[in-house]
Amino acid sequence: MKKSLVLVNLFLIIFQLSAEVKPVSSIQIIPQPNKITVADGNFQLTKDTKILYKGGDAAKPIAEKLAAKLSRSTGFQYAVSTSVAGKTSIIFVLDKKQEANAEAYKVSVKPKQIMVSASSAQGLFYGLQTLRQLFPAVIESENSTPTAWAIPCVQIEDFPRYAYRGLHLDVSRHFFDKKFILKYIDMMAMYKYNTFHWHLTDDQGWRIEIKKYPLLTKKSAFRTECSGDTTGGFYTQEDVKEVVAYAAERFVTVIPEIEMPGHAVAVLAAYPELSCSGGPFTVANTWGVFHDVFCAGNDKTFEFLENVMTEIVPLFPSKYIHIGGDECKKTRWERCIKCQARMKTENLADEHKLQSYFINRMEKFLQSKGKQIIGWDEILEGGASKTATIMSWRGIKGGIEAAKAGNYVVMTPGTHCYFDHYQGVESEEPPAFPHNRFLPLQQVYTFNPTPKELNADEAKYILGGQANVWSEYIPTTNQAEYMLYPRALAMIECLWSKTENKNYEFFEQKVHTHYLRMENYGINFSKSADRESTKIKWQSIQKK
Ligand code: TNX
Repeated sequence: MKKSLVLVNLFLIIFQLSAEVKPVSSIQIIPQPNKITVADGNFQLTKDTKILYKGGDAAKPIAEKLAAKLSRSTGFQYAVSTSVAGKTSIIFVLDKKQEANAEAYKVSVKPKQIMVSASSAQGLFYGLQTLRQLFPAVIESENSTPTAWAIPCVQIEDFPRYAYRGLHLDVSRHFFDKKFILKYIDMMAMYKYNTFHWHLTDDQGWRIEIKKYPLLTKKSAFRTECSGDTTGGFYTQEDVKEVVAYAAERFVTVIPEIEMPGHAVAVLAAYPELSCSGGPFTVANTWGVFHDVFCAGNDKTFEFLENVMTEIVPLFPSKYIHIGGDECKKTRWERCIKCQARMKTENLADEHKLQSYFINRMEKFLQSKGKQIIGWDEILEGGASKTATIMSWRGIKGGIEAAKAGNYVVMTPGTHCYFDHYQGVESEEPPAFPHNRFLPLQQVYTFNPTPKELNADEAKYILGGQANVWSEYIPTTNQAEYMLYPRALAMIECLWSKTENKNYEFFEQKVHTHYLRMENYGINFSKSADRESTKIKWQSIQKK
C-alpha cells in the first residue's frame, strides 16, 4: 500500500515537472522571449566597457541609445565606436543574413562580450530593449552610482507572434499634452509595442490643427464643462510632426483616428452646416452617443473631410488612417431630405448602406492618396470593402466575420482590451465610475487575438491586437498611467509571446520586479492585481 502511494506521488511529481513551463526566474523580461538559454557566469559592466556597432550605419543610433542610457544611469561617460574592443564590450551587429523577420533579434551575453544582432535596425532596437531589462532596474533612473552591474550569461532568440501590437489613447474626452504622449511612446517602445492609435477627434473635442479650418482649433478643441470651466487643447501640426518623428525613432507607427460619420459634435459646433439639421451645437460636455452626426447627403461634408485628410495624410507616414465608423446613430439621416435623396440616387436600400457609402467614398479618396483605412467593426454593417481593415471591439464576432471574408483584422474586444474599465474591486478604485465593468490583470493575460473559430488560412488575417484607453473618466495623466500599467505589460505578452511561453504565475513575479523599473521611470502604475479581493472577484467572473 505504502509502496504504491510513493509510486503514485513520484509519478505525479514527474508529471508536474514535465507539464510545467519552467521559467528562468533570474531573467525577468516582459514580453517573454521565445527562447532563453542561461549559462554560468556574468558579464560585468565597468566604466571601461566599450560600446560598438558593426554592419552598417543603421546600427549606430541603437548603440548610441544604450550609451546615452548607461551614461545617464551610471554617471560614467560611454561613447560608441566601430572598432576598439575593450576588456569587455557590448556590440550591436546588423547582420542581413539573419532571420528575415525585421523584428527578430538575438542577444548573447558572455563574460567578455554582449552581442545584440538582427537583420534590421528595428530588430536591434528590440534586442536593446531586452538587454535593458537584463540590467538592474536602476538603469531606469538618473545618475545612480554603479556597484558592479553584473548581467547573467544568457542566449536569447526572439521574434513577435503578431505584426500589429497596439496601444490606443483617447485625447478627445480629456486632452493630454505632448510631453505625456512622448512618455507614452517611450514606454510602448520599452515593451515592444509598435503601433500608437491616436484617437484625435470625438464629440467632446477636436485635437489637431487643420490650417484650412481654423475654427476646429479655436472652437472645436474646447468645451465648457457643467461647472462653467473651459477645458481642452490641441496639437499643432509641428507638435504632430515631432510626435511622429519621436515614435519613428522608436519603431512605433502612429495611426491617427479622425472620427466619421458619428462622434462629430465638436466639428458641428464650429461648422453646423455639415449636420442634417443645421444646428446650432456646442462641443459636447457629457459622454455618450449623440444623434447629430455628419450629413451624408451633403457634398460639403465630403469636401470638408477630404480637405482635412489632405492635411492629415502628409503628417502621418503610416500606411493606415483610422476613420472611426463606430456608433453612428441613423436618426437624423432618416429624416434628412439630403440623406434620403442620396439614398435614392445611389440606390441604397437603408441607412446602413448609406453609412457604407460614406465610408467607401472616404476610403476611395484615401486610397488615391496612397492610404488604407481602418475602421471600428460597425463598418461591416451595410458591407465593408475588401481593402478595409477592421478593428473588432464589440467582442470578437466582427473580427471573425471580417477574417472569414478576407479583411485584415486588429482584435480589441472589450472583454480583454478596454483599459478604461476597472482593474480592482470597484469600490476601491479611484475615482468612482458610473459603470462597474471590471478588467483585472489576470483577465487581460488570457487574451488570445486569434479565435479558435478561424482555420489556419483565415487566421492569417488577424494582424494582432490592441488595448484601448478611452478617457471619459481619465482626467489626468497620472490616472491614465494607473489604468495602463501594469495591464499593458500583460497585453504585450499576449501580442508578442508564443502561447506556450506564457505563464501567469511567472508573469506575476516579473510584474513585481517591473514595479521597480516603472517606479524609476516615474510611472504611476496600479497594484490592484495584488489584492486578494481582486483575485477572488476575477475567479467569480471566470465561473460565469
Ligand atoms: C465605446 S470602442 C466607444 C468609445 C467609448 C468607449 C467607452 C468604440 C469604437 N467606441 O466612444 O469611449 O466605448 O468604453
